[in-house]
Amino acid sequence: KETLNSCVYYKIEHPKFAATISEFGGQLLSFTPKDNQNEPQNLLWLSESSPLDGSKPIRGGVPLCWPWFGPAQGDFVGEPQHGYIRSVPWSLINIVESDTSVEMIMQPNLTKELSQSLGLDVQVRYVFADTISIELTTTNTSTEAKPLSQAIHTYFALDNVNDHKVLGLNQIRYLDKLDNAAEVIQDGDVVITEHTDRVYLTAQDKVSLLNGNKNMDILGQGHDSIVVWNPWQENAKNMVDFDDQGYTNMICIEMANTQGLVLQPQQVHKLVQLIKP
Ligand code: TA6
Repeated sequence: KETLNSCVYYKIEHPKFAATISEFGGQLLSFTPKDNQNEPQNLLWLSESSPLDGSKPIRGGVPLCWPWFGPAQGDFVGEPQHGYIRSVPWSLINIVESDTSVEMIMQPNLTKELSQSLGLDVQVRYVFADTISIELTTTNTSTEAKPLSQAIHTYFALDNVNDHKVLGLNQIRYLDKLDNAAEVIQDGDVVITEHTDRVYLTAQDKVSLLNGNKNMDILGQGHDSIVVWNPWQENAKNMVDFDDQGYTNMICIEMANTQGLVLQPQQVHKLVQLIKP
């Protein structure tokens, strides 16, 4: 556990990988496989101009969006986009290390009042090995049904945005958030060449990301949609925490619940993203 300019990190140095998790947001910031052949490279993208001091959500790694995805609505209107938990400190509940993996369980330090009013509890479980497993588990602790939207908002690193493809979404319907959520059918592989913000309406368990000639399988469970986002040049420039050329080295591929999930009293829902480089 280290503190660097007022930000607390967990740094994991394992024979097979290195990982950095910020206490703020309970957010995975870097995961670097050590396969000694190639130059160690962070599989995740992290903006160089993002504040890490807790003043605002960290731009990059894997922000956790909960208990809503996107702009706050209904009772929550006026609250931050993508919910509370990426903007609060988290506590480490448990860590288990072995010669093949490290498992961490963390939970956000929400106030009692907020937890009570939400009627929902949440924990994240990371399992790091030669893969990255991220599990966001929500429990409805109340006596009423509770709506929930959420996303594991992963920023994948690209060597060059001009040489990537997302495979596995051909013929899948998506909502184009840049065109009033118009419904569109994906034609072929997904290749980002401009500002892209799409919610693919699928619970399929796998897509693949081709980063140059490197294939990465991205598996999911408990999701009802897969979000694909790249702000492209103009939008990246307009976000002070997004370094200007950052858009050429990232793509967000997110397992999400965006289609009206409702948890019954005492129900537990697990949203999983498993990254297999
Ligand atoms: O994941 C796509 C998205 O919902 C986009 O609409 C964009 O807002 C992005 O998230 C980043 O949101 P943020 O609040 O982190 O700037």
